[in-house]
Amino acid sequence: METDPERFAVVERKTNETDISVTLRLQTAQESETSGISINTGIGFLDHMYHALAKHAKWNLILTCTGDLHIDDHHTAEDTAIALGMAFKKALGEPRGIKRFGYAYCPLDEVMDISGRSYSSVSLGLKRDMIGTLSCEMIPHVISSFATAAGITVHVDNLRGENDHHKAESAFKALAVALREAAQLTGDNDIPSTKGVL
Ligand SMILES: [Mn+2]
Repeated sequence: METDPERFAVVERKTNETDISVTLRLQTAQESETSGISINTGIGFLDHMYHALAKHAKWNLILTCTGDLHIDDHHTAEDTAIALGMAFKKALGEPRGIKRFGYAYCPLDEVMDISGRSYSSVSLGLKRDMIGTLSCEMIPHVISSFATAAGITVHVDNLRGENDHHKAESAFKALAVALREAAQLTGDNDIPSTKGVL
């Protein structure tokens, strides 16, 4: 797999439950700012979380989903996370010349590793059933689905907080900052692993 200097990916994912289009461009070394975030999943709070993720990861992201929301929010939330994870993996290409590791307190504790191994541990301690039209149980599931599809290791622990909207939002912001750091270009062409492959 070649490293795409544009760090750009398009993913179209269509099933009987969801029809998703993702266009993602990661920040490149040359640009100091990104622009262009447009999210429409049909679930307002999920749009809000993906918007926070894209904004703080410095992504250009266009994500649209037409899902079976007449059933519930599950398929739309899970499948958009999978498609976004696939797009992140594709946009990174061969993970050459990246920092690989990232962490952030925003103010949640976040640790991540672009390891090629999918693993996630998400502990947010959300108390409500729903935030808007998104089930709280789907919030850790979205982060896990993204990590699995992207082939990365993610730990998110909520250390403090009372308000579920804020706790969820800081989880996505912390994930964003950690992703941005891990995907950051180092200026060399090295694969950051003693194995020589990720
Ligand atoms: Mn908010």
